[in-house]
This record gives sequence, C-alpha cells and structure tokens, in this order.
Amino acid sequence: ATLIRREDYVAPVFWIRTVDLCFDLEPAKTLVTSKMRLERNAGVPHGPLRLHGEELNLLRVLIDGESVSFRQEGHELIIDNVPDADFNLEIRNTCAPEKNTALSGLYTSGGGFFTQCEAEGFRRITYFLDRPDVMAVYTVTLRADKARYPMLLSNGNLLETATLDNGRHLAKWHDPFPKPSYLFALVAADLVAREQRIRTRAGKDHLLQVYVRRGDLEKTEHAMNSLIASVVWDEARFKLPLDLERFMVVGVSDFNMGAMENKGLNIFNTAALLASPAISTDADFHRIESIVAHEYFHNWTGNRVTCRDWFQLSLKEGLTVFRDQEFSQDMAATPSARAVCRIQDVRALRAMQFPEDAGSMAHAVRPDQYVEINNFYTATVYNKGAEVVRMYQTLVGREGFAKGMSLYFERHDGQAVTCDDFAQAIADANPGSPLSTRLDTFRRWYSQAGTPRLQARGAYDADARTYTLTLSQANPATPGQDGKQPQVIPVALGLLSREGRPLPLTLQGEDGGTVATERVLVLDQAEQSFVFVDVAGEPVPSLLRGFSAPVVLDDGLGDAELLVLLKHDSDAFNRWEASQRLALARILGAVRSGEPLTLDAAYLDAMRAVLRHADLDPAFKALALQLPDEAYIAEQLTEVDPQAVHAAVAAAQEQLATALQADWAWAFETHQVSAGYSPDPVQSGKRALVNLSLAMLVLNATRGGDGVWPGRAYQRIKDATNMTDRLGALSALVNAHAELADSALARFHAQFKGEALVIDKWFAMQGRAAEQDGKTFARVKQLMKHADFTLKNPNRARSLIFSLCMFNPAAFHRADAAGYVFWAEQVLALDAINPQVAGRLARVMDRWTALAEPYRGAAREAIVRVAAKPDLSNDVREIVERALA
Ligand code: BAL
Ligand code: ZN
Repeated sequence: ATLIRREDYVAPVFWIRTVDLCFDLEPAKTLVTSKMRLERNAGVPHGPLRLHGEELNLLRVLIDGESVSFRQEGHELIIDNVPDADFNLEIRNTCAPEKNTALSGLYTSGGGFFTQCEAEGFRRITYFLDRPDVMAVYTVTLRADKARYPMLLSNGNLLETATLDNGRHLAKWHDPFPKPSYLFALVAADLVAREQRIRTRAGKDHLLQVYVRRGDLEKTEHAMNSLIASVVWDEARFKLPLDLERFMVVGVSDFNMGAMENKGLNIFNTAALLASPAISTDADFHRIESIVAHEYFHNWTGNRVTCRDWFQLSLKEGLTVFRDQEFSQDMAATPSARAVCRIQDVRALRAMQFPEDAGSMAHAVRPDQYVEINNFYTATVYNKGAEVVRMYQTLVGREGFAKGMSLYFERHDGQAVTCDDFAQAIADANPGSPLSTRLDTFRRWYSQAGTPRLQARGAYDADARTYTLTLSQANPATPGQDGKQPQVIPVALGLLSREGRPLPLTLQGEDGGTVATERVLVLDQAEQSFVFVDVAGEPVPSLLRGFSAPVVLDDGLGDAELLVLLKHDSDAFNRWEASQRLALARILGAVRSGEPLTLDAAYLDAMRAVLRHADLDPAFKALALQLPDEAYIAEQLTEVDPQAVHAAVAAAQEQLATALQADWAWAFETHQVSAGYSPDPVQSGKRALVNLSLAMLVLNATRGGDGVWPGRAYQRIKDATNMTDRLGALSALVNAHAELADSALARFHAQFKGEALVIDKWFAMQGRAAEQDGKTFARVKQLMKHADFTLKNPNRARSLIFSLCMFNPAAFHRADAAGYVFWAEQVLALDAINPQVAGRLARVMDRWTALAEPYRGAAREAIVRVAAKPDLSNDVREIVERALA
C-alpha cells in the first residue's frame, strides 16, 4: 500500500478532452470500448501515459488506430511511446459486474446495473486518468437486453435510442459539461419514474425524474418534492440555477454511501430516497429531504467547480453539507424549528467528529496524506468542514458570504480547484472583514487536526461596572501534529442579568451608541481579553451561541448560571446546551467518583419545568430532556469505562422516568397528533415528545412503576397510522426489555417482511437496544443467523453490526471481550466482500487507547488479530495500522 501525500501533487501529464464510451452490458462480462481524445499537458515535463485500471481484462490498445506496445504494472497501464500532438486512444476491456461485491465501479443489484465511481471506481470500469482534475466531455452508448433492462440511463441528455437484434436495445447519452470520471454514472434496469416538469425563475423548463423499482413509485413523492424545493432554494439563496434540461435521480438497494451526485444522474441508496408515512419515520423524511438537497447542491459545489485532488474533498463536501444544513433550516421556517435543526447537527458533530478528532484517525479538514481515500469520507471532512464554512459566514455575514460564493463561481466555474481558492474568493469578496484581515490564521482550520479547547473566564468589577471576559485557546496534539498555532474562533455571545434579562454589549473604547445584545468576538490569539463597559451587575455569559465554532468550551459556569441560561437564554441552542451541561455534570460526577448516581431535586425540577413549559416547542423539549450520547460523555473522560458511563446514564434515565412520571403521562396525553400525517416540524415535534414520554413511562413500568404503559405501547404498535408512532412504541418496549417486546417484534416483522427498509429498522432497533445483563449482545449474535440477515447488502450489515459496534457502547465493550471478538470476525468477513464497509466498521476502535482496563488490552488484542491477516484491503489495513501506531 502506498502513502499518498498532498505535497506530492503534480498536474497530469495528459488531459483527456473527450471520451466516447460504449457498453455491451452483461452481468458476467461487460464489454467496454473507450475512445478518447488526449493531449499533452504543456505545463509539465514529458512522461509516459499512465492509466489507472483495476479488476479489468484488457483486450486491446490502439493509438490513432494502430496497436501500440504497453506495459502493465500493478494497477497501471503504461504507454511509453505516444505522439507529441493530440491523439486518439482506443481501449477495449471487460469487467465482471456481477462479481463486484465491493459496489465500486460497475455492479449489479436487484437484477440491474448501477455504478459508483467516487472516489476511484471509474478505474474498475475502464483504464483512465481517474483523477478529479482530468475533466472530459462524455458520450455514452449503452447496449443491453431490452426485456431485462428497459431503462438505459447515463449523464446528460438522451441523443438516441434504437432497437437491436437479439432482443437488445441501445441508448446514447451526451453530457455537455466536462466532468471528472468520479461523476460518471450509468444505470440499466427495470425501473419506473415519477416525473415532474418545472419552470424555474430564470424561465427555463426542466424535466425532473425519480427512478425506482415498480412497487416503490408511491414512495417517491417526498423525494420529488424535496428536489423541487432544492432547485427553488438554490436559485433564491445563491442564484445557482439548474443547468440541465433533465435531472434524474435513481434508487438502488445495494449502495455504500447515502447517495452520489453524478452529473444529472444522482444515484441514491433507497434508504435515502424512499419515504411514505407507513414505512418512514419523521427523521427519515427529514434526512431524505436533506440528502436529496445535498446531492442536488453538489451540481454547483462539486460538479461545476470540482476538487483538484482528493485532499481537497472538503472543498465540495464541507461546503455542500453547510448548504444542505442551511436549506433544512430555511425549510424548517420558524426560529424554534431552525434551532432544532442546529441542535441536531451539533449533536451529530459531537457524537461522531469530536471522537474522530481525538482518536487514531484524527486528520485535518484538508488531510495531508492517505493510503485509501475511501477512508477519508469522514465526519471531519464533511461535518467539521461544514462548520468551517459556517464560520466564514459568521465572519463576513450572510450577504458577504453570498457575494463570496458568486466570486468563487465567477473565478472557478468549470475548474478543479483547492480549499485555498475557496478561502481566497470569500476573503476577496469581503475586503476589510474580520476574515480577510486574518485569512492566514483562519486557514489553520484546514491544516490543523484536533478540536480546539476554548476557555472563557469572566471578572466583574462592581465599582467600574466592567465585565472582563478573557478567552484563551489550546489545541491538543493529534497523531503527527503537536505544537499547534492559535486558530480564528468566532465567539457569538450575549450577557444576561441574573434575572435573565439580555444586557447591552458595549466594549471599552466603543461609543455606546449601538446597544446590541448579541455580537461576535473574534479570538485569533492564544489569549485575549474583552472589556464590556456599563454592566449593571455581574452577568451570566452565554457564549458560543448557535455553536459558533467547532470547539470544546470551558466557561466554568456552575449550576446556578446554567439554570439561568436554561430558563432565559434567547439563544435556543445555548438553552439546550444548558440542559445537557446540567445532565453531563451529574453523570460525570457519578462516573468519576464511582458512586451511584442520584439526581437532585434542583435538576429534576428544572427538567420538569422544561417539560411543562407553556411556550417551548415540543421538539425542543424532547431534545432538552434527552440525555447526552454515551459517546459524547466518554469524550469528557481521560480514561473511559463504557460500563460505568452506561450505568450512570441508565440510572439517570430511570430516575427521570420515575420522578417525572405524572409529567410524562401528561405530555403523552396532551401532545397527540390527530390531523393527517405530515412530517412537518410541528407534528414531528409532538411525536418526538410523545415517543420520549412513552419510552419513559414504559421504562418506569418495568422498574415497578405504573404497569399499564407496556400494554398501551403494545396497543399503539397495532393501531399506529404511521411509522414514527409505531417504531416509537416498539422501541419503548425493546429498550426497556419489557416482556411484551418479543411478541411485538415478531408481529412487526410479520407485518413488514416485504419492506427491506423497515426490516433494516427492525434489526437496527435490536442492535441499539439499551444493554441489560448482556441481553442485547446475545440477541445480536442470534440475529446474525436470521434468514433475513446478510453481509452482502450494506444497509443490512450496518443495521445490525454497526448498530451494536458503533452505536451501542455498553453492549459492545464487554469485560469478557466478546464484543471485540465479534468485531474482528465481522471486519474480516466484510473485508472479503466490501472493503469500504469493512473499513468503516474498523473505525469503531479509533478510541481504544482511551479505554480503561480490561477493555483496553482486549481491544488491542482484537485489532492486532485483524492486522495480522495478510491479505487485508488497503481500507482496513490503513485503519488498523493507524490504530496500533
Ligand atoms: N460524494 C459522495 C456522496 C456525497 O457526499 O454526496
Ligand atoms: Zn456530498
């Protein structure tokens, strides 16, 4: 395996300007003929033509119609003697789609052909300069059996169709936009489409199509609506129009990622596309809307302007996640629903990205090296990358950011560029802004891994009526990086009086003319102090509002201040944060002391007040009353005993359930939705609160409380008219290990046995069930033998194995090491089928060095066992070797 370094980037020796691809599609052996027009890149020294190719059978190579001599070395096809002038290169090869279980390149799924080329799948279809800075215009001819594959799709516009001999047919497509090979796609399958014609603001007509298997058509309405909303939003917010006459979306059941932004032909995991009230939860509807938007937004941020090399992945991914987050907030509409979106995004960041930044795979948003690029489709590149983009917007303002985006497209449309190019465009469009004056320092967000620690301490001077806020930062060492430099940290803040009133924020030296009660301080040194004047009494600081930077904040606030924020903060994010901090302090106190957790009356009263609050949104209440993720709690500890963390969380859960029993029952009864189902924020907020309440009531019943609730949950599973309520009730029984859980699970399985996406949920729920005396782990082992289980389908493998290993720390980290043994077995079994999925599972052990004994030693042993396998994929090898380094 070779280590690829960012600093070694060299421009390609050749460009490929056009490519004419012809496919004779057969599952066992597909014939690919590729006719390319190449030219030397005048800007770099001469060298041989080196094409990438993997798992291919080469039949012939012609240059300008003549055979040439060539060499094959590893995964390269090398031609030493090529003309100096432009030339035609023709290559003919075969590949074997039905043997392609890695689902990278051309593969079969459910009797059809599909492709996935990002990052380096195109080289598994034909020999090519498979790198994102080589952009070509594609013409694609597909030939296949007409009865089995009635739909033949590729990027761009349909030029012609024809019927051929032997029951075959043909379709020819042309994509006018030059694109890198990772954006190529083809589909040949028996599919039907939902269609919608739209006319955009610009007055152009477009055809939108969502292709799925026959039975799934009625589950595409939400995706289509989401797509239309995305088109409208991007035009309104960023003036970015749809540039193709036809925009196609296709669903496939076997897919490694959520979806893929191929030009004009997005391919989606069905889990990220199909929705109906009967099979999908509110969270599914929300997630599908955001993924449809994400892939659509890539059309500009990713496709029109793409990445020069894969180290720049966050150029398109961080930016596009930011855009889909902004879209979701705009769709949510009300301030409270927007805040709920933000809270959910931050919660995900802290649960996934903070541990990544602290573990063996820590890497910068723009990594410096990789062995396998598939391993770098990470929370850091995506979610932290999105936070970095959000900070640009915070520093230059919303309008300034839109101006920066316009300049970015003006400069770089049609190009393959770097993260620096993006930073420069935003800064240049906003001269004199807090970003432009600190651009070099800001860029450290791209080069330094690790989560900065932000410390804030306030000092009130009653005589001078000043409040001095001292902010300091430090970024812990990460593998290969110590001695970090200060970063630019925008700190949005407000000051509250002890009674909760917002205070005016005038800094020393300012003429108190404006009396903003919220502003952004910019920290760019190791330590800086800010003096607020005319402060009437000692304030409670509300710092990092809206989570204005991806850092760990230590503000030193105690219960009294947090309770003020929980009650009064005008910033909903910090209000939620206060609820989490109150819970965290109690859970950490118990874990650190080793004493059993006992929730105090002050905390319980505060939670009751939130639950009963007259004005707070149900969605917000549900989030505030949810305890922090065990993974997030673990990150606060220097040595983690996952069982101790779980015991404290479980105790907190039970005490909340018991102490607030009457309040939960009240919330359950008073937030029922009677109107017809809609996944809108109001209805879904009520359902979230109802489901949380039911979970608490069932839990309390199994711990000796009111015994009526498990029966009510069971009845609700029968009567529910939507999946959110049905799954909520089922998970209440399963998580509490209630007696009725088994028969409810059996009933649910029988009811949905034909719906693969629901069966995934059925497995996932059991894999994620709160651990109790090893019952969840035993259940997972047993479910591995279930007739519906298979490792070959990524969604199914993830539903059970990842649920346990990635999302259920207490079931996974066992003192007897059985969880680690299971992990090692599954990583190896998956690696033989699908290295990308195996690599993802391998990541579970990133944080093993933070574990307490006996977990630590046993985890190491399991990693060593995996690493000892001689023929591991690059994907898994890179992960386990970095874990052991
Ligand atoms: N580009 C891979 C899938 C996605 O991020 O949209
Ligand atoms: Zn993306």
